[in-house]
Amino acid sequence: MIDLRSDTVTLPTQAMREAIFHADLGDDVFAEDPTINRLEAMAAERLGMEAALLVVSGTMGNVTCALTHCARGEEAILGDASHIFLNEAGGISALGGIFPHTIPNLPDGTLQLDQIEAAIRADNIHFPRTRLICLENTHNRCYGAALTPDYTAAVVALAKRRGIAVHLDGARIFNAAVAQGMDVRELTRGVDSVNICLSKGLSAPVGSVICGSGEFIARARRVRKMLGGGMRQAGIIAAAGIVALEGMVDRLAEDHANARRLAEGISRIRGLATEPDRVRTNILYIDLVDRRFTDEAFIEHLKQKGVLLSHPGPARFRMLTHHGISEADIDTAVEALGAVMGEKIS
Ligand code: TLP
Repeated sequence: MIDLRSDTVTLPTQAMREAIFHADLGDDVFAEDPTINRLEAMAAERLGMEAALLVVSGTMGNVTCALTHCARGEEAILGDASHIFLNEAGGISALGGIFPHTIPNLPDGTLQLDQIEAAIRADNIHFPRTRLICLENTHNRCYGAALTPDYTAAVVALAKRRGIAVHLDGARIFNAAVAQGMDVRELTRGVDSVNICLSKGLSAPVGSVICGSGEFIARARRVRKMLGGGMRQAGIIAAAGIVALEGMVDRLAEDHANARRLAEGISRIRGLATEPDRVRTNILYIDLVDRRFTDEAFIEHLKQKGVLLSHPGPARFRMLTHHGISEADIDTAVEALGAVMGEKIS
């Protein structure tokens, strides 16, 4: 199967399996797992933050940060296409009583600065207090768009001026850094917290790391415990995470080139629409313009030909490239799509 549903399907590499086997372990609730301590120090250094904390998943990372920033009844400003708003089971509200205030994401993944400004509440007993602005880089729903350092700095400046924190959902922040040819610190400078995922393009089996100031991470550690995320000998997870950070970042460029090749191939198939020029990282969307098939039939036909994709909305599908997908797989997938749409691809 050529599995393009997500980069979460990546399997641990041989080096990760060996690192897991040999990992030094301890009880992390006592902060005594040497492998976790090493991963957390490495992640903090890499992202230019003071401290870091290993969590189970990207979802746990985002909710842990939100609950650390905001008290019940306080408000977070976030994009209407953000993963936190769309895909995290309403956790910030359900678990933290945080009031989500959405504003539109532009196609490039940004939130307009004047709309952020307008969304911030005045000090008035009728209103919730605005505590947090959430950004997402790269932006999952916006074709994997990468936010720039200038844009991030502008949001940070606005937030500082208004006394509000900035959280960055950086599940794929290394994709953003590699795509723009820059150190990842350029993209995290000034934010109050960042959440990175080890288990997406970086191919580790489990885990995310949140980073912030020492004081923030100390408070987040209590929230993680409350959420049931105190993981004991989780150095077996951290060991793979260390390999991910050390060895799997630069190769993301291959995934980006493959995503572009995939989009270009698909753009030649009648009945499907995609936007190759928007593809900068490893995510693309296709629209089924020719309505000969139902969405389910389209997915099933492709599956018969050995290709899997995900289905985020009516007549809309998502494909991600990753470590398990070669350039030859891309060409096979394009052929399969062409065959399903009844065309020969030259
Ligand atoms: N995204 C998954 C699905 O939930 C949609 C995927 O296949 O892309 N932030 C962003 C930007 C994400 O894309 C995801 C996962 C998360 C957070 C949550 O990470 P996990 O799945 O580890 O909880």
